[in-house]
Amino acid sequence: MKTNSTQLHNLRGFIPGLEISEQPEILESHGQDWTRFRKPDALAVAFPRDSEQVQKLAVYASENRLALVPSGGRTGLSGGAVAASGELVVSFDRMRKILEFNSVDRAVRVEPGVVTATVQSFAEEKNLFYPVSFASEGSSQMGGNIATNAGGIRVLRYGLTRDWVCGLKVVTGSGELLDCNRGLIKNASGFDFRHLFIGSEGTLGMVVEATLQFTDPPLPGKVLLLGVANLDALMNVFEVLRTRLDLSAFEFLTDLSLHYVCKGQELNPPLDTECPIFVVAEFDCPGEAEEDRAMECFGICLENNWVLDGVISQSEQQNRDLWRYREGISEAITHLRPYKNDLSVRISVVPEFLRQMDQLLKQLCPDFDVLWYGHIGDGNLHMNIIGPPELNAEEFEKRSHEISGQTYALTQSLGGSISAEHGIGLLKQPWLDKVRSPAEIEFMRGIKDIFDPAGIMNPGKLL
Ligand code: 2HG
Ligand code: ZN
Repeated sequence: MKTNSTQLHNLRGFIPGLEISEQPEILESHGQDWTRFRKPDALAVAFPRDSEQVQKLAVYASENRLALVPSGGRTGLSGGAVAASGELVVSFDRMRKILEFNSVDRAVRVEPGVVTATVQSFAEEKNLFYPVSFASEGSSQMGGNIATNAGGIRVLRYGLTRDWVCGLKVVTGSGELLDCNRGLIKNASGFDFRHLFIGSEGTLGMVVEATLQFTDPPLPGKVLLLGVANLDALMNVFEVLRTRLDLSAFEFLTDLSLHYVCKGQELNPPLDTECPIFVVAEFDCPGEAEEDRAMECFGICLENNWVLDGVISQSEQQNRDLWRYREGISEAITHLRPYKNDLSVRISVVPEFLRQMDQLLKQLCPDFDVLWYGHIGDGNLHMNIIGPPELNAEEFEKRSHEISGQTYALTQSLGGSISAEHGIGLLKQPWLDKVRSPAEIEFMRGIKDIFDPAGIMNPGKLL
């Protein structure tokens, strides 16, 4: 058996010039993501500079049965980029170039380490728009977004990362370089491996380059923050807004989530009226006609007692201020080490799901604070559980797992998913069979065997 130092010595010989770090602070920072639930224990962190080095890494790793953990901006919330069992982390921090922009194709070719916000600003410079947007866009990297098929707040209008990747170069676990779809819009020539790799959480191979599609910039938008009377009213408000306005986002948070975000981000409550649920919605508003329509919607919702109070932004700054009530929640509660769940059901099922969850949680954990917020316009609900301060971490995790088991059984019975946008990773892996059938899981394993026959790619995650 090879010792760690022989492995690294041999690897250095196999790929001369490959930067490899064994510094404790790098092992600590690059051996984990935002989940913080397992202690990182990486063998080392490799920083390849190009796809050739990545290819050689995969070849070496599969010949020597060395487990690899691909690592991007490490903002994941399911433990997909955690190296807790002596794996070699493959960081894309040295592959951050924007390689080529084509204005006719309206597409950009990037390396996997490019940060999401950089892609967004680059699109803006070209008077175009990259629409996938979420709270961690300032540090998440494109390779990681692709590996998890990241969603965020504008899925309602623009879809997921998957919808904006028109070309994808990947290195498989066996070291093959595949150039998938080459930026084409139409390509009816058989299996589209691009879509297998998107959302595969680094279990099949590593993204080494992506071609991303840009679109027209949106019209100027305004933000509505509404206090909603109850769950059924929430769906009525969605219906009214969606049919009369050009909505680009429709998000919700409960009063408890609002309490925590105001406390954590030092914000004043947005409305004077106490309400059980709040909506943050954005819509295209290039002129007075659209604003009048929004006021009309507000009137209808008030008349029907669906909405109890509300505010509409009057400037770009106010847009940002109102978004903080929703986008600031996750950051505001991080220090409380919440147990996270990322659930989805069909939009129409949301009220029934939340009602049944409420009953369940009353029985299971009346002593916990359960925060609900999320992307209600696409059926994606984030449930964050915060335990009482006197409960120790181990006991909290145990009880959270029990809650997860029952939550997922309910989610399954209503046809939903146990991971809407954060991935399965390490954290949700024990419950994969709650959303995928035995046959599906068997086929997934078969597919993994084809691309990663030595089983070196992110072992223990997803499957
Ligand atoms: C969000 O929508 C992120 O804010 C994080 O997906 C969700 O904190 C969470 O559970
Ligand atoms: Zn989210």
